[in-house]
Amino acid sequence: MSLTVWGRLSSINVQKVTWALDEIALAWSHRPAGGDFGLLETPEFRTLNPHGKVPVIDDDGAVVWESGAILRYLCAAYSEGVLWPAAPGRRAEADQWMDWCQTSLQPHLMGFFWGWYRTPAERRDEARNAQLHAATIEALARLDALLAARPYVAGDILTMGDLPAGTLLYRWYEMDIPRPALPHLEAWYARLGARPAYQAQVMRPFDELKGRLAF
Ligand SMILES: N[C@@H](CCC(=O)N[C@@H](CS)C(=O)NCC(=O)O)C(=O)O
Repeated sequence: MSLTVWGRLSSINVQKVTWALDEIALAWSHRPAGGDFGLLETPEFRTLNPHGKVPVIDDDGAVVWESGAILRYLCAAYSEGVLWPAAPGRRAEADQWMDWCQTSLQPHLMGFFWGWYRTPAERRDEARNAQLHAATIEALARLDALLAARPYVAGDILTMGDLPAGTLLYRWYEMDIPRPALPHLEAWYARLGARPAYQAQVMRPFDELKGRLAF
């Protein structure tokens, strides 16, 4: 049995996957790819992912790309009843917040991260950044409201539903920016931050990305 992950460990989409792997306690090997590591344009990599993006996994011949699809694959294959809720209704709750993160929260939060943190100060579009900052707060307030009633996104335990948004929060809370108090979100973030797998894979310094627009 061998499971390989291609990607930069500083990439948010890669971190969702490596966090999941460590939560499940699966052994995995890492192939650096993307950013300064290159590799994404090579024919070998394109046979794994025709889109030339990371993360990609190869689990004993099962090749999967797209972070959300990888999370669902890993949780279904190796974490039935834990990260992959057994009850379809509960699983749908986790699923819907994963899709919401990919289509609503992430474009705003990571749009702001790119427009503000990764863009040199003199090149920032401050009006656009203000819009993205406000849209991120509006999205996070929805998550805060959900977490007022439950400790994790799909109920009492950590599931795959927590992984995408939880990964993004480290960037949000580490940037030197104004943030409104969202107490339930902050309590959830503290719960995630107490997990060794989150500390190991998500709480990685990212200062090398400041003012750097290149991958
Ligand atoms: N929707 C894709 C996005 C994949 C993506 O854009 N990956 C970025 C890293 S976060 C990438 O491969 N960028 C090129 C690079 O790192 O060189 C996913 O969730 O996996």
